Amino acid sequence: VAELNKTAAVVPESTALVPAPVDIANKLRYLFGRNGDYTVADAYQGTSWSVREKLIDSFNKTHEHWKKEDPKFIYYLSAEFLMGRSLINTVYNLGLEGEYAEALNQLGYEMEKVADAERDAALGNGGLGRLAACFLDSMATLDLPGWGYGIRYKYGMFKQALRNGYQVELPDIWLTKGNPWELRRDDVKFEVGFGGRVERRKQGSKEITVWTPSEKVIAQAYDNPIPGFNTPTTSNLRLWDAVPLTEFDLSAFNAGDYDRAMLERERAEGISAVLYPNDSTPEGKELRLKQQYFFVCASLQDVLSRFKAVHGNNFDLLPEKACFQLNDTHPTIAVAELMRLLLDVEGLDWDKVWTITTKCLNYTNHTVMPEALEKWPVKVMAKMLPRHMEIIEVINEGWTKWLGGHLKDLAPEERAKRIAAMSIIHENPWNKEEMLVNMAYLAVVGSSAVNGVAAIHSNIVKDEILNDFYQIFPSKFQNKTNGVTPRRWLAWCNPELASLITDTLGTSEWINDTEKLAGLRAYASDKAFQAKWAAVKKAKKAKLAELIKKVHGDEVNPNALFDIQIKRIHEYKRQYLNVLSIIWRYKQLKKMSPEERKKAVARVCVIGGKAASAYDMAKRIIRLVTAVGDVINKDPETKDYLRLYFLPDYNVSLAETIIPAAELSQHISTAGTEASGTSNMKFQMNGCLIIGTWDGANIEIAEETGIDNVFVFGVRAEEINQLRKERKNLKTDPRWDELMRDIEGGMFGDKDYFKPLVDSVNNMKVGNDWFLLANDFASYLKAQEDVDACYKDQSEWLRRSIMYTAGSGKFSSDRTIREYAEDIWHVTPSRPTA
Ligand code: F58
Repeated sequence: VAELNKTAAVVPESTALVPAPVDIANKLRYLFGRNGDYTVADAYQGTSWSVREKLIDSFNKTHEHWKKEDPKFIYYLSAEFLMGRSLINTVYNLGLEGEYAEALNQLGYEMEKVADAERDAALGNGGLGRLAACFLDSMATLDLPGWGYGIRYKYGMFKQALRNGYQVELPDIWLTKGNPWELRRDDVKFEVGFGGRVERRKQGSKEITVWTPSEKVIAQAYDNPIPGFNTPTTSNLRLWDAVPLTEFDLSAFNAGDYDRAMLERERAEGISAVLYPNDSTPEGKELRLKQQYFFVCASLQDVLSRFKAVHGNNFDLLPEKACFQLNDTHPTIAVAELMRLLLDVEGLDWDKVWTITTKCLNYTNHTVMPEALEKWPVKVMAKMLPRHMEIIEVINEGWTKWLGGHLKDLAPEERAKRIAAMSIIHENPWNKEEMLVNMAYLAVVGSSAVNGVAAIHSNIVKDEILNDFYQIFPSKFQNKTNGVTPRRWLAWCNPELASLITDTLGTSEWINDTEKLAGLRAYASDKAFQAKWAAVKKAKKAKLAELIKKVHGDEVNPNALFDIQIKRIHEYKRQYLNVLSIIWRYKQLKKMSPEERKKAVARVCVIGGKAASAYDMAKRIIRLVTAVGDVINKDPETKDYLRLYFLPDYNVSLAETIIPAAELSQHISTAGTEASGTSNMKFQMNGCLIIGTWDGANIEIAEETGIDNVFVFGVRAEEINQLRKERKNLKTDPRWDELMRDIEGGMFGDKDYFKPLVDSVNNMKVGNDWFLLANDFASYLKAQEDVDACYKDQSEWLRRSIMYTAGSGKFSSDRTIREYAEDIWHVTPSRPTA
């Protein structure tokens, strides 16, 4: 060891002294065998492998520092991390943008174009996964000792293409060209078992439990360094890849059984092969549970092994050194796994282990939809994770017994009812034969804190979804309103606006302290400032117009209002309502004289988002968007005034182009259905006005921006239940009826294909308009008229736009993370010296 340390001390610090252009050329020469004549893709490779070394220097220093200080760590357990691209973010967060932009210039490239050659790391579906990525950025920026833990999916979120206007899904092959942003840790791997049997054995006077899995795989660690901004801290996202225990079964191969020789590899690799492309509703497939257990088991073993290296078996100290945030219920098996590791592997006793476990874990809920709460059949769990199933049964026995005592004052029947309703293991209401493990209940019982992701949502969690639990543990329940990183979502994706803000405020400190953006309010009505503000928006709109041209081949009017709705396609998000209002607008334009049309506000409407592959209705909505676009965009009478484009393959990097260009964005979910939304915050930061319902974080955004500056419409969450009961009595708006007839009558072709869509919002038919589109239709159209009127007054529009950015301070994920750190994690900053 002494010898090794000596050598370490003389190793020079990476490439610090090699000028960047030389370093880039060196990387291309020695890693890729290229000598001059680089393509843009080469330039990306050379640059990122060069930047990687600076990142790793910073990462190692942070690691050393935290190892020495031994602070309490937060581990963010998440099945999804939607990271997007890394080059720009890394270069800017590390403060290397000048150096690398200059280097690339010398080599004849432009940073922006080079950065465009990177593929997104799309290891997530949508909001939940992107939130995890923003949180990592903020944790590092705030110097909070913390790591993310997840799965290194070989195939991330599918690529979406359009074929004749219909969605087709293509595999996301993102790793083939190597990944400069990860570091394989060949010394960090753990065994993960599945299936098999559980036995009691005598060990001296003690009875021990031994689980012998029938299947084992290795979890191989890959570290993804996460640079903080304006700090020497670089933290870590550790992702696990599943590999077979034995590289290759040679004996089977030699015996001529080639298939068997390959089988183990396939089975193992299958675990981390693909991200389930479902949002909102979980996929009840066994492989999904396997994925969940796989990454939780490896992560907990990893944390415990580091803990033991420092603190030995003093596990009472664990809650002071480690806490875990469960990002939704996907990692909830951690409750049983931490119990198992401490009970069976470390030999501690139940009560102690239960205390430690519940002190270490916390749970975030991200959804209000009851069908989205994960439940696993007891049968499936008992077969795949027999020991965990036992542990969950014991937890549930203890829990229901405790509940019985706690509710002793209730009448016996009422008490029994309440206990049954809160039991972690319960009957499947749709199939009495089947018993289910309710993962949300397990998470609540096994955690110290439970939080929702926006004020309204946390109230719905307390008052509806988990009300029984709230009544018993009121102090467990908290709100942590989501946030987004102002680095990626304002400073780096909109550098033009960022410099204007910095010049105006006289400081760039707002990038770390977004409350400072409030200083812009003083300029909101200043005509000269408005003109500069407008010029930035115009430049960003031109970029988006270029993209539309590239994808659809059409030129769009750069002076039109750019109206955007980008998010996963879902009935509750109501893209359909948006399309209906676009059709209505089209029909109005058609009726106007050419003179009248000239007075109308021109709009370019953009819709983007993926439909889960099995979500039939969502796919029909996409087709409706493209079909309506096909008609509108070609109509010579109206095409100067209205366009509708579906932008395929919406992902993080596309969002980085679209959001800065948006003037109006739509967040129009049925009140009470969108837990928070986070793109609303990104649009707000970029000075984009919002048309939205009184839902999720829209409410808090409106409060911060000034409610009069937001186009709010629709019924309130409190009214929903009643309205749903009464929806058969709803007298629909005549304009609504007309639009239904148009679609049904084939105005956009594909009559039969659109029929189920029409039916789904017919209050007398199958779909029954569960998401109340018809109820909100008239007030939505009214809000759209208000949008037009406001846009005609450009000075008022710009004033509002500035007020949005000025009011966005609250929605930095730095604020969110500070709240988690103070109220839930009790983790404090620890910064390495530069
Ligand atoms: C989202 N949930 C919420 N789930 O819908 C959104 O309102 C919120 O802003 C965001 O979380 C962050 O809190 C979400 O994205 C999923 O994608 C899950 C993926 C796995 C299956 C179940 C849904």
